[in-house]
Amino acid sequence: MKNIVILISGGGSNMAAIVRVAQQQDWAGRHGARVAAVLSNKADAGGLAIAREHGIPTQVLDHKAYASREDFDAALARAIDAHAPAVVVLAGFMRILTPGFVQHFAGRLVNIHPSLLPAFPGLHTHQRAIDAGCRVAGATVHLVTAELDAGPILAQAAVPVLPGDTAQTLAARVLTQEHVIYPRAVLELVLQK
Ligand code: NHR
Ligand code: GAR
Repeated sequence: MKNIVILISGGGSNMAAIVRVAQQQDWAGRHGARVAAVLSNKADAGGLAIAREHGIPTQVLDHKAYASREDFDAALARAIDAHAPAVVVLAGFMRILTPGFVQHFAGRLVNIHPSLLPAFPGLHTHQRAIDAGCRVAGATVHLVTAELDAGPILAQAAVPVLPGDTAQTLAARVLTQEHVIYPRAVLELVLQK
């Protein structure tokens, strides 16, 4: 089996989209691929309950319980390695990862970022796109490198910014497109492994 490990910090709708598409498209039967585990740095991440409903093993590693980013990332890497994953998916995972961690998973670590990179790396992307007067916004799937939100682009989707948009309404429009492109991009990467 080609194992996929997904890291979340919050609602987990992108994780849920990947799990749903994997089931609908029978990734296990057709591609020998499955979501093997969902890990969160937050015990109250809503996505954990969704994963458990699907019978997917979950684990919480609270970053606040570790003395340094290096310590947290070392523990996280060990927990991930227990599943020998072909691909590791960041899905709304909100902790910046150390160069050592990124190096360990180089080429099989993927993120979805809610902007049209290279525009608006980092946080608060939707408000920044509105403030800049952008007429289009979107999301980017990219390989993770040590430099934040700067790795090779695998997929993008664009949506319009509409008059009267708030960060919330724009985020919701972008998120629906994330759910379309992320499962597809993850499968493509898995098929290369
Ligand atoms: N790590 C590396 N090395 N490279 C990337 O490209 C990464 C990464 C870790 C996460 C996701 C990213 C996004 O898509 C991501 C890409 C968190 C922050 C952040 O500032 C920035 C970008 C992303 C994720 N996090 C704060 C921190 O101190 C914490 C913020 C919080 O807890 O709310 O880690 O946007
Ligand atoms: C998504 O919009 C994702 O692109 C973004 O957070 C949301 C998570 O939603 N990621 C980041 O901002 C990473 N810093 P989800 O938990 O419902 O998938």
